[in-house]
Amino acid sequence: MTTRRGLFIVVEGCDRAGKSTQCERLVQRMRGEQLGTELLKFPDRTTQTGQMIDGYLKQTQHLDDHAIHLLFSANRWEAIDTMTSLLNSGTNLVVDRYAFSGVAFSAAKGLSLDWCKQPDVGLLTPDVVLFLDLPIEEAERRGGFGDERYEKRELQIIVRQKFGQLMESSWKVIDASESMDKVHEAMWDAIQSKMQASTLEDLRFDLWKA
Ligand code: NYM
Ligand code: MG
Repeated sequence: MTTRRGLFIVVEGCDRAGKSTQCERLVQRMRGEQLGTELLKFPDRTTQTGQMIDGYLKQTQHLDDHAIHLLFSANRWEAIDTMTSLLNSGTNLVVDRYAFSGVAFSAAKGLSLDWCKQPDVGLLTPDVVLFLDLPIEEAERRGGFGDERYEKRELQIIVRQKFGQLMESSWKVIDASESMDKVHEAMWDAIQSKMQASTLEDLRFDLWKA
């Protein structure tokens, strides 16, 4: 008997939607069910590209919009071997942001959606995308945005619209204005059918190949 490959779950949304907290909770629950699971996050600020991205986000470094876009994409590509081997060895991955954030944030600054997609074409396609949706007013009620670049009301409104343009019918949209428990249960429910499937198709490296 061969081990079933891991499930590749992506969690997306605007800033303040509660992604990081919910990702951790999801991972704990999966581990509690004896499902080997790892949490990854993009940008991964620990690598060399990640350190440049971190400087850009903290506004200590200026970069051209195209250049930073490509760095975010490179930051994903450099993780692809690790992700592939984890999944193939049966480990589930919960990934906090992915290429959808990459496109939504850069396109919100005015770059074309189509141009923004290109560097991530051929990246590993997730099995499930959970979109934590939060109205901007609710994000502000929750203490507002932080000090990093992009954490501004005007930009976040456009980012949310860009996510709307990227959204596919397979995405599970979760109302992130609900309580933490309800959001967690909704995420848990949304992954059940894939988690219980006895077989999964082979990994697909066909993101946006259409
Ligand atoms: N972000 C994240 C991008 O602009 N492009 C990307 O490809 C990714 C993965 O980085 N405001 C933005 C979205 C966030 C910021 O993410 C940092 P986080 O999850 O807050 O560390
Ligand atoms: Mg943030």
